[in-house]
Amino acid sequence: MGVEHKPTFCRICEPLCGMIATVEDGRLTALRPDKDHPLSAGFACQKGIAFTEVVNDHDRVTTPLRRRTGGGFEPVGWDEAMTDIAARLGAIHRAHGAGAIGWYFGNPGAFSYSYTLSLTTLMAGFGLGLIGGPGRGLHVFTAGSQDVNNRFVASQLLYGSPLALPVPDVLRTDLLVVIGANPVISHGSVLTVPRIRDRMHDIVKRGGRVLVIDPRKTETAAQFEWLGIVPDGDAYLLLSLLHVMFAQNLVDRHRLASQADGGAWLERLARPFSPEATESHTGIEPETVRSLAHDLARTERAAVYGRVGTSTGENGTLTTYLLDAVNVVAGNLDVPGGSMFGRWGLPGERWLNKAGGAMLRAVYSRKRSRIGGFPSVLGSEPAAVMAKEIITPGRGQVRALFVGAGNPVLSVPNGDELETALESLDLMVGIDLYVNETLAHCDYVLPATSMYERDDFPLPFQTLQPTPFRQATEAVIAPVGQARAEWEIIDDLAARMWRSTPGLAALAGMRKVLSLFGVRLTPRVLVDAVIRLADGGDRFGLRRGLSFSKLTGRHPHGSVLADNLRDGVLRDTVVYRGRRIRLRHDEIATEVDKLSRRSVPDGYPMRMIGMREARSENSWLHNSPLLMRGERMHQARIHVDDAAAAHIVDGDTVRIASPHGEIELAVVVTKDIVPGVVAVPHGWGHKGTAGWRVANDAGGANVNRLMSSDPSDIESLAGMARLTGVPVRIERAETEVVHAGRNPLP
Ligand SMILES: Nc1nc2c(c(=O)[nH]1)N[C@H]1C(S)=C(S)[C@@H](COP(=O)(O)OP(=O)(O)OC[C@H]3O[C@@H](n4cnc5c(=O)[nH]c(N)nc54)[C@H](O)[C@@H]3O)O[C@H]1N2
Ligand SMILES: Nc1nc2c(c(=O)[nH]1)N[C@H]1C(S)=C(S)[C@@H](COP(=O)(O)OP(=O)(O)OC[C@H]3O[C@@H](n4cnc5c(=O)[nH]c(N)nc54)[C@H](O)[C@@H]3O)O[C@H]1N2
Ligand code: SF4
Ligand SMILES: [Mo]
Repeated sequence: MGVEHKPTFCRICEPLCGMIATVEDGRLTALRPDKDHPLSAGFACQKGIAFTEVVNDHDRVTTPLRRRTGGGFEPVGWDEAMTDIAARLGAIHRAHGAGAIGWYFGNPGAFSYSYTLSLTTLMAGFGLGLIGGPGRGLHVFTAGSQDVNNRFVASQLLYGSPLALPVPDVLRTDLLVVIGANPVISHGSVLTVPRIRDRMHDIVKRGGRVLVIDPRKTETAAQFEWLGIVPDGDAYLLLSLLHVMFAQNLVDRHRLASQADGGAWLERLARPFSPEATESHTGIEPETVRSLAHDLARTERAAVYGRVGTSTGENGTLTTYLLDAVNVVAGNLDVPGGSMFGRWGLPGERWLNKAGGAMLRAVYSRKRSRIGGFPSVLGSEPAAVMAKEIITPGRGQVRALFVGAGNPVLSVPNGDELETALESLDLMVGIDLYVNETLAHCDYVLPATSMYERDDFPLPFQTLQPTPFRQATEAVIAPVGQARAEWEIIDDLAARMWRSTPGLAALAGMRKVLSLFGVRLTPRVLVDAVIRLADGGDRFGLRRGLSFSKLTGRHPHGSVLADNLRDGVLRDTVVYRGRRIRLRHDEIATEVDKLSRRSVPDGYPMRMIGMREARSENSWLHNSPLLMRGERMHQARIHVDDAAAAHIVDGDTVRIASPHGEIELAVVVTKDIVPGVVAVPHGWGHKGTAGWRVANDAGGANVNRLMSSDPSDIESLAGMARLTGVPVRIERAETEVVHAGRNPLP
């Protein structure tokens, strides 16, 4: 075999940087950035490069594991594990229906087309339970309710389809306003731009501006312009921007009316929100708001872009709706350098979008969660109610739970409640690289292939690229140990269960028919068809172009389809009749109404926000020695003035308490944060007992113990967990936090 250098790409986060994998005798020994990748061009971050340590980690799960009665896990064969899982799942299904089965789909799942497609098929097979009221269909929970589901719902309201997602044209804009995102650290999200930091510096180099609106002077803000804001003040700011644009006649009303219905309604909605009226909620001076409104309307190429910070407050759907509203009212939607829509270029795309949009809108309005009555976003319900779905008796009580590529004990509000609930399940199965904090509660843990052990095509990110681009990869190494791809596990499960499940039986029948023609219906066949039919595809030989295997064979570094996105596609993107955006929605008016009813419990004067770190990826890269070097610690950040008032000094241990829980951790005192705000990274506080030893030794606390899983605290339109702007109190703790595994000084 010898040494090979295989082009592939990283799938930890959204730029999907090109990588060269060094494979020696079948083993992955190194990863380095691919300088021949047309877009990432020799860039990869520390996480991407350290990933060899994950692939070869001694703590990795490489055989199926079964929980032992006395505690801990023991290795078990695949067939034995799957036979028992299918038998127990079948019994639960027969006795209680599909509503007794739940699946949590974690963030890395979105980076695997085969897992995404096979889970969708399984959902269809078990049925979503649209008829007959709550508690009938399979429960699907995802990381999206802590991340992006509000974006989908805002798009559904505005454009008629949750999948119409505008992205800022970073490559051509002259004014990029980044609200609640930190691309220098996150590398961009719901936006695939390799080397995004360089691309933002290009904006400044060509005479433009990048303005970051954030409660913390983040790593991005430090390199560009920073405007501090009170946490969760964004809806007020955006309403004020609209107010100014309308009041000062900065709006091209003719153009607005050609793109959208409801402009006059929006104008009335924004009328009470003058910059003077919102100043106390944003901490931003009225003159600053006015000049920003002018700049957005007068700069020919300008875009407003928001991400996690604008999604996880009290009104994430409203805030995201308003971000887009500002773009459209300022004349910045669907134009070069503005906020633009990517397309697949599929034959009949508009029809597909229309049909898909109508179906997803119907699912949204018809499927309600049993707990809290939340609408279903892309078929999923809020993960924050998962614990209550498990412990609350009745039809639809979750008794069997699968967790594939997620760690909700650390990533979802109230991990303690969830841990208790998980212990009461009749069956719990995890599919992962590690026995993480959540999977420690499983009956079975099944070993997943890592991204370098599977073929891939980044399906959900294709339309989020300002530079339309395609890349696919084959697996660069064989599965480590006995690991299997998620889709194979799902396939195996479905094959064992189709006799008792009519939906799965229909699928099995379809497969059988196809196999008569020599076609094995796999996710690869589906994604290959998409590549071939879409822009740049070979249309099954009707023209020269791409297919999955041509991409991997002839274009291993990827293929740029066009330099830029096409503008003027709005009428094809909006699926509503009339092809115009709908601005007017009662749901939005209700959310605006709620702004005036916001309340804060007594005794919690500070506001907590999140922060991402360059060498973490949510909860799951803390076992890599390379990424944890230098005695990395979990630390909170507070402003010098707040520290002084509370007699806290840099390095102290502080206790942070919310009405829902408290944690202790070390503190960094800084001027680079708005006073009254405390920033705490999530994904720490490891204790996966059978699992990742380096992570467990790193100490830290689970910040989501402070978050509420009470349905009344969950955002109503998209079921978003409230993870930012959370009221807290902070005080010096007497005890000192030590690294669990590192000896304190004597
Ligand atoms: N290194 C690294 N990269 C990552 C990840 C990681 O964990 N580490 N995670 C990946 C994932 S899953 C995602 S979803 C993306 C997220 O990508 P981003 O959204 O770009 O990343 P965040 O750091 O969450 O940025 C949110 C910003 O919002 C600010 N903020 C908080 N509350 C408010 C508010 O009320 N208003 C405003 N205006 N700002 C606020 C925070 O200070 C923070 O700077 O990053 C991805 N990339
Ligand atoms: N307080 C607070 N909480 C947050 C956030 C925040 O900003 N603040 N951000 C939220 C966001 S944006 C997100 S996306 C969520 C993430 O929440 P989750 O998706 O629940 O958690 P992760 O920490 O990403 O855990 C991913 C798991 O997948 C495993 N894994 C990695 N690759 C693979 C693979 O290829 N296959 C399989 N089967 N498993 C794999 C990892 O080992 C790890 O155990 O956290 C959310 N929680
Ligand atoms: S930025 Fe994201 S995609 Fe690029 S190398 Fe780092 S982790 Fe991988
Ligand atoms: Mo995320």
